[in-house]
Formats: sequence, C-alpha cells, structure tokens
Amino acid sequence: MSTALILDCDPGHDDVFALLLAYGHPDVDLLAVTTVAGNQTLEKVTRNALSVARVAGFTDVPIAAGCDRPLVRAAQVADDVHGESGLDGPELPEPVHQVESQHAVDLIIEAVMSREPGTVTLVPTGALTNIAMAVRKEPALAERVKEVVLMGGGYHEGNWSPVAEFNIAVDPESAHIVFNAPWHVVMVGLDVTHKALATPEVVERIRSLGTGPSRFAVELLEFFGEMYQDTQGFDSPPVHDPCAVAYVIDPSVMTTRRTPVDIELSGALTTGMTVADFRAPAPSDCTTSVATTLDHGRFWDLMVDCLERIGEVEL
Ligand code: PIR
Ligand code: CA
Repeated sequence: MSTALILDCDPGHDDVFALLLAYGHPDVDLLAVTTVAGNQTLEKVTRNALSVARVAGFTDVPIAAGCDRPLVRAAQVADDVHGESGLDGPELPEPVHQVESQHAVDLIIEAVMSREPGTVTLVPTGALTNIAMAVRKEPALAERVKEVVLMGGGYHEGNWSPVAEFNIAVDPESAHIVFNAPWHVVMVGLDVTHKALATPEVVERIRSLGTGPSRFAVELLEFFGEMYQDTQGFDSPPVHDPCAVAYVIDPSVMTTRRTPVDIELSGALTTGMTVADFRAPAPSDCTTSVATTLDHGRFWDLMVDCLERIGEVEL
C-alpha cells in the first residue's frame, strides 16, 4: 500500500535526498513538493527544487512556493553548509517546468481536504512556516492528515545553537503551532539524523550506479561533506532530511518513543529548543513522538535502492 505524501522542503543538499526517496520509492505517492525559505531564500530553494525535478525526472509533480520568511522573526539562511545557491557543488540545470501559481499553503490545504481523511502524510524538512500557516488557515487539517513526520529538533542535540536545531530555531513560533496542533507529530531530529552519515562506503555505492542522478547525488555529498568537515568537524556528512521519508516508508528503520515535546520560545539561551519530557510514561493524550535510534545500514539500502530504481534520466 502506498502512502500519499507532501514534501515541504528548502533544498538544501539533504533535502534533495528526501526528494529522491519520496519520488523514487514505489510505496510513496508524491502528491506535491512545496517550498519554504530556510537553507536559502524562497526564490533560490524553489529554483533548486525545479532543477532537481529535472535531474531526477519528476517534472510531472507539482511544485508550489510557500512562505518567504518565518512567522515572527527575521529570516536566516544556512549558507555556511549549503553555499550561495543553497545547493552548491553540482551544476544545476535550468528548470524545464514552472512553479504552480497556487501558494504552497493553499495547495497543502486543498490536497489534504480533497482526499479521504487519514490518507495524506505531511513531511516537512525545513522551517515549519507553511505547515503552521496551513493548520491556522484550515484547522480541520489537523484531523484530516494521517500524521506529520518532520525533520527538525533534537532532544539531546543542537546545530544552530547548543540546544536548538536549524529548522526549529529559525521559526520557533511556527514549530510551536505545529507541535501543539491536535495531530500526531513524529519528530525525526538530530538525535537520529546525526547518525545518517554518508560514509565513504555509502558514497562509493552511489557513485557505482553510474547514472546522471547518482552523479548529481555524489557531487552534492562531496560539497556537503567538505562543508560539514570545515564548519562542524564531521568526518562524513549527516544526511538529515531523507530520514523522515524513510520513517514513512518503513518505520522499523528507526525506533521512536511517544513523549511530550514543546518548543522553547523565550529562553535566554534555549530559544528553539525542542523540550522532550522523558520523566514518566507519556500521558494518554500525548500526540508527539520522537525518533531515538536509526538502522544506518537499512536506511542507506533504502536510499541506494531508490537511486537505482530512478535509473538514468535524459536531460
Ligand atoms: C543543515 C541544515 C541547516 C543548517 C545546517 N548546519 C545543516 C538544514 C537541513 O536541510 C536539514 O533540514 C536541517 N536544516 C538540519 O538542521
Ligand atoms: Ca532541509
């Protein structure tokens, strides 16, 4: 049975792997790709999504642009790891199709509300601005979606501050709305994505596929790896965003724990922290879960199989 999925992203090197996995896996029906300002400006990440659609051959999937800044705070970009374009490294081909005229927030609402209740999964891999706007504009969304499986946060780790992760830290007010809405949220945070390392063996497996999309993927990993080495001292880069898609495809690639999570909005040192309460068994009305461990081998098997299935794509 395939899962209908909307990927809300800010490509972004690792977002591309989420796009490839969501498009290339037979158990996922990728309804739409929506974009949000984050790793780079909205204009840049949207162009990147269109370019990737050409590289991987999914120009028939609608791509809609969303919010160009966080709800409350000034925009911040992550050009220290993603570069000036948001996707530095490989050559980015000119897009061959157009972005939708509809705003991402309206597309999300329409796509979910027009389908059977409990059938659409939202996978945000950037700031949560579009998702927060959508559930505010159409509160019934919360009971209509199957669940929200997001890459963001971390209960023991941070990357944008000692305790906060980028996607949450740049727009904590949106994160607060999303984590407190009455839907099930699965937080796939740094606690597991920092284990999703593209080791030299992984890079060689992808390289050996010898296709256009696999070469593109390798060039992304090479750039991302250098930036992660220079800025954060990682030997291999963590490929965060496809972890959330992998959970949707096969939840057994990670373990999760149902636990209350809330977002710090006014800390002196902790704004944007995802505060998880592990002190006792979760209360029966708890609607949040956190991912706790990742099966590295099976995760990368999923990713490599997907690239193999996508195969060669004529540009
Ligand atoms: C990755 C990101 C932002 C900043 C850094 N340093 C690294 C992006 C990724 O695209 C991912 O969605 C999330 N934000 C990880 O923090
Ligand atoms: Ca991202």
